[in-house]
Amino acid sequence: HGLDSQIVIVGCGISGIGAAVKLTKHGFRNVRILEATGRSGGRIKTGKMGNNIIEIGANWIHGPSEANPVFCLSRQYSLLDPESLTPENQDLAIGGHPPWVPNWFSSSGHKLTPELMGPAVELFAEVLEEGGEFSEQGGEPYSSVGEFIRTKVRQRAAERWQGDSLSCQSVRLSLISTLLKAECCVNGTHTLDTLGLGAFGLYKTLPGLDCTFPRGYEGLIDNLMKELPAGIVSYHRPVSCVHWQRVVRKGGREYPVVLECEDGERIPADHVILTVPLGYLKQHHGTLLSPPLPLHKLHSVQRMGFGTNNKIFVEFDQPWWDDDCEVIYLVWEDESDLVDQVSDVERLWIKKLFGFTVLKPTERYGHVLCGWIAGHESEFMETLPEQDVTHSVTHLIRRFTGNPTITPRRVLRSQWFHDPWTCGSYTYTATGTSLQDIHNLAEPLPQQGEQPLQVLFAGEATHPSFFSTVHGALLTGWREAGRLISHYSAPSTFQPTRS
Ligand code: 6YU
Repeated sequence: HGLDSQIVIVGCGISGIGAAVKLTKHGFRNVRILEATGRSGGRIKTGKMGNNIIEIGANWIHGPSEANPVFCLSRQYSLLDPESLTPENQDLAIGGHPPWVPNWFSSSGHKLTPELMGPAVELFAEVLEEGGEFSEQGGEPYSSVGEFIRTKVRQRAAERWQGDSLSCQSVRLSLISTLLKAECCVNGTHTLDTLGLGAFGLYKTLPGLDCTFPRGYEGLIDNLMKELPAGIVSYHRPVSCVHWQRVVRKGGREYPVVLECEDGERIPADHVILTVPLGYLKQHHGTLLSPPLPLHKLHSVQRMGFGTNNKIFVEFDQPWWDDDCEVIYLVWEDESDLVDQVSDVERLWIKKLFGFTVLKPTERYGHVLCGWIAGHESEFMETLPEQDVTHSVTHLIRRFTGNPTITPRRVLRSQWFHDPWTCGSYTYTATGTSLQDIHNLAEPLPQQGEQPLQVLFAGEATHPSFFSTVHGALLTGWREAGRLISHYSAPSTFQPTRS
């Protein structure tokens, strides 16, 4: 039945949409998407603060260059600024860390100088890069990325900065604590102590200077949705259980899978592509699949990390940072002991916010900062009333600038951990994980037998080198669509296709 087979995609994020576009373009006639919420895009979510557009979820195209399918599609749809398209931008190899112009402020209300901070920035970058080199060597001499960085930083700081004053050494080490917290945000983990050293190098960066969408990331989703036949997405349709290895009869045909929806509807299928986030799968695997996941897959779901990274947008009447500033780091002078978590989450959660990125250009956004906070502190922040968050952020900025009159015009935060269909932000490679875990997540069920490929797995968590990104997610949707296309093009089941 090839092109007539019933294919149901669970989740209308970029991976689900990508799979649907590829399958329908190939000629599959019975493709449906079931989405729990009332919208498409999942973790790509553009919102508004006043007249400004803001990204609640994904922010940048990481590595916008020819090998990045998100860049190529966005260029094709004319969604990018001209400077993002230049060869110079595409050629820049930044290794995942854009060379943003920084400002540093200290907890005693002073601006810190580049002369003072420069050596700490360099040392951190050097050690972080070395941290990515272990997977190829096959050894893991430290228990985590956090332990590796702290050990190396302490050794080298003691050697290199011994001629400098104690207060200078101390504030540099405090900055390293801030940079550890920033790295928690990048990786979406509570602490770098749970980030595996051996697997750290699995994540690959593409060339290109990270860029944003001037009219919002959701423009990409809108354009992709236009490539789909009308009406193939059912919204507000959470799937509660995927029953596989069944024999279900409907309309004179037999199907191996039936999807049970929360509203009670039962939908038969030949193939299901599951794109639910890893955070959701961690919480619901016990009920979402029947029979349950085979143990090797389940163990990989449990071992892989899925953490929280949230944004706190803050708008001001006037900037308190330099004109050319692109990122603001907050340095707590009592944190020279290289810490990336607080001792008392409820009282001290705000210390986890490493700083802000500046929304540019000013003509477009006005004076808006995006604060970043990861981990359990971020999950606690989500539970607070908005006024409490505003109060804490205002107090924080007054303290670090030494200006007791600064008052934000508006504050708005994301709440990804409490989003019931995401349960966090994105995937990281936790201690004890390896490439095999990602392969296990991506492995279809069953792989062989009379009715293979009943349940296929896509979504950012299933990409071996681009997990945690939009381009990784899109590629996995295409991969699983391709798996079904090859399955039906194989000699034994060959079906003529239109393409
Ligand atoms: C990127 C970036 N970015 C910030 C923040 C977040 C993420 N990412 P989806 O969740 O989209 O879709 C699943 C759907 O399923 C969804 O619609 C659900 O409602 C639905 N669903 C769930 N359960 C269901 C059920 N039972 N029934 C039916 N439907 C159901 N990526 O490229 N650039 O700047 C950021 C960022 C705050 C939260 C990001 C970024 C991650 C992407 O957003 C994400 O990967 C994809 O959108 C996921 O698409 P999907 O289809 O898989 O799932 C060195 C080194 C280190 C390693 N990491 C470094 C990389 C940095 C990562 N950066 C991220 C940073 C930011 C700031």
